[in-house]
Amino acid sequence: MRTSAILPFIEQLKSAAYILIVTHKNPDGDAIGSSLGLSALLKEHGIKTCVVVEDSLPHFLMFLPQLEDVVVFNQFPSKVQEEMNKASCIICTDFGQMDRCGMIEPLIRQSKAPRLLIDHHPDPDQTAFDAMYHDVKASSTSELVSLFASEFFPETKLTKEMATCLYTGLVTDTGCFRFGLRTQTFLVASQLFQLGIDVEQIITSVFDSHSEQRLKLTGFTLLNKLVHLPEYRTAYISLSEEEMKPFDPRKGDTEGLVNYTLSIEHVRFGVFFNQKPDGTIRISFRSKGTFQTNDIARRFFQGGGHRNASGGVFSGTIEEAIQYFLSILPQYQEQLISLP
Ligand SMILES: [Mn+2]
Repeated sequence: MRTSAILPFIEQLKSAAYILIVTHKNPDGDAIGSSLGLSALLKEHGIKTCVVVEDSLPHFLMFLPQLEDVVVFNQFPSKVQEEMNKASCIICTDFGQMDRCGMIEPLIRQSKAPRLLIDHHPDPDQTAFDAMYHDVKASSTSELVSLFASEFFPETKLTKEMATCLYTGLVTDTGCFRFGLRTQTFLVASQLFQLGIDVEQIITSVFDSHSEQRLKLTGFTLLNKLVHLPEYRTAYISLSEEEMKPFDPRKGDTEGLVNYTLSIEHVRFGVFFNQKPDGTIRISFRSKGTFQTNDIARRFFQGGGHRNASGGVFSGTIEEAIQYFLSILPQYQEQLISLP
């Protein structure tokens, strides 16, 4: 845990009149869950708050309580600017590089309000924040917000609404308690559970509220687009714009597809090449065990992320991206073969 300059910042925070919380673009359950949970905590303490994000929330997060706290930049840019002007502190959640908050970045940089980072991604940009509550070992930013609450706001009562938001972040980033776990994750989960949250509703909303078309797109991809390379213990899938069209995909419909690659026995490295509407190729990497996907993302695909989950980009065709990837893979063969 790195908690640089945190104590003086907490003093400032507690006496702040208005706090702005910013999370990353393309927000997931942890980004929104941790931000809304934090917002609820600060409000309970008597501080006015607002959560801002560049683009709209995926539909499966619409069940979350306190959604009225969120202002989407793409819909209300001047409202976000207004909130920014009012803020006496800014808290950035679930990202460590400023460009992750998209078009909100210049507004943050212009603001004179001090910035706190609460995050679990590797290598945060230390120059961008005045204080940090940061731990790469945490399962999620939501876990960190829970720990932050007990450490610095022990007298503030946690509510069921707060717990619902934070538990949503926890199950999102751990894939329902499958990876990135540590003892604190379960301690936090049990604290949240005690507050009477409806776990079944959370799981159903986050994981089982997809469209029929999405399921069919998954079926198409696995049947036609999955390539297994046993000699590298690797499997990859790819989807072009053209291939996705018949399934009329909604935002987030390819989310989680990459994880199927790791469900093949012995596979330790899974990759998903996805062509975006603007033509760029987004690449998602997943691994099991100690294999560092973020190293490949950083070195070859202008990206980064966690050890077992990272991403990058490629400019060119999807076939070129795959060929480039296949030319790199032999460098990692020995390492992949020797994984348990
Ligand atoms: Mn996260």
